[in-house]
Amino acid sequence: MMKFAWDSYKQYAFGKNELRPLTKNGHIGNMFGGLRGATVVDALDTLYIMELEEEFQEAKKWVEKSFDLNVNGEASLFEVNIRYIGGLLAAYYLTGEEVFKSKALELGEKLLPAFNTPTGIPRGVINLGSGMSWSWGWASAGSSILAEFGTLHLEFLHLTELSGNPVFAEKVMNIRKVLNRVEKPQGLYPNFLSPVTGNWVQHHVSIGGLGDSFYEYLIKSWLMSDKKDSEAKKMYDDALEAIEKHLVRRSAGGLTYIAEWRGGILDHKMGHLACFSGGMIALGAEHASEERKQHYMDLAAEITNTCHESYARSDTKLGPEAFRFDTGTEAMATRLSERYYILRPEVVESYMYMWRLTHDLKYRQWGWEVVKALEKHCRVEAGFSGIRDVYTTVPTHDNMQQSFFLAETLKYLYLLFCEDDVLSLDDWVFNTEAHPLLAGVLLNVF
Ligand code: DMJ
Repeated sequence: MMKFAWDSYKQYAFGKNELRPLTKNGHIGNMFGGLRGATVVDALDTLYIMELEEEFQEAKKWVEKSFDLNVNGEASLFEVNIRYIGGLLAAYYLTGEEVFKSKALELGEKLLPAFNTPTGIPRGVINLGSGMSWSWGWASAGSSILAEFGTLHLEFLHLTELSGNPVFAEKVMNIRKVLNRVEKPQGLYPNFLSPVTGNWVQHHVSIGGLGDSFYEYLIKSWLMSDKKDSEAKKMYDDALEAIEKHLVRRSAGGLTYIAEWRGGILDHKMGHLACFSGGMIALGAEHASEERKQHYMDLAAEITNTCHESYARSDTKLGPEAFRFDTGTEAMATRLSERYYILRPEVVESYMYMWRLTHDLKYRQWGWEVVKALEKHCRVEAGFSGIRDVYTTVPTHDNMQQSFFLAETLKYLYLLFCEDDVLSLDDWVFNTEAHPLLAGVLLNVF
């Protein structure tokens, strides 16, 4: 599958950001500020670990010869960080090739002006040429997004480690300071924060979109630091406790889910994005106190099971973008606009962690169901495509092979069927785009 996805991208869209597999051309989009080759950089480490040697060399050559960082355009700070910086750092740690390290550091420098705000909380959008930055037009009152400014920590500590320049670590440690200072309603972290005042702008809390990877980076920061960053561990433990108390619910049919919270009112909906949390909670459970360990493993297994149900209850055996628990039907999308599947990884990500941490064979069986469904419904003549409705077996394709399909979905599926020592969880921490970063090497930082 990886070879087919890569070969198709190479044939029709090489150097563009994504492949459009129906029209057989490339897509550039407006997320990466003029940067190109998102699929190349996102795919590097997956090609490498799958021992697709020739394909890896093609990708590496593109980075050496054609990856131009002198661009002018509006980029998402978050997306550039998780896909490009994360992808380059992982490629560097896996291969030791200097080109990946130097590109990561050069790009990291270009992101720094986004932090020039009164609080040091970065804005979401940055022009990589001029350094001008601003907030997303859709984010209320010029706010910055928790999942965006809260998902820089791992990569930025590695940039400091590799460059010897403390500035990257200082920027993300300051974000943490602002978050620790601000009062948290019921111990929860709302999704929108003003980079000017450092206060919350709205009380919407979600472990899915807009919040998700902030929580992931707390527990992973602690693991990455060789368990020295106890502040991150405490923030994670406290946040999870508040989430469990205020957001985790059980449906009438016995499914555990994580709702969204709007100023105290629960929206009984779970996004596909929130399904990464089964894996995260299992990873955290490994390191919880003896009496909490089993409790969190059970919670992780229940959430993963609910996410599996969202797949199992569809006609394609792929899950919708969001599913609800408030209308009699459970774990199914109830709105037309939430029925699509864009090759997202979060459900197989949780299968991979659950498999590695429990060795319960059902996770491999569930992963295999996904492989079969992807082959049946998403494979087209020139690559893999998302589908617009998981509840029909004559799906309409969305004509997009997302770069995270190669970075994450296929990598997690591969790891689910590998021996545990391939990218062992003891040695590697995956960034939120599934790029493995070496743990325990942050000697300049800690
Ligand atoms: C990826 O880019 C990352 O996993 C991110 O954290 C959330 N969304 C996509 C995939 O769904």
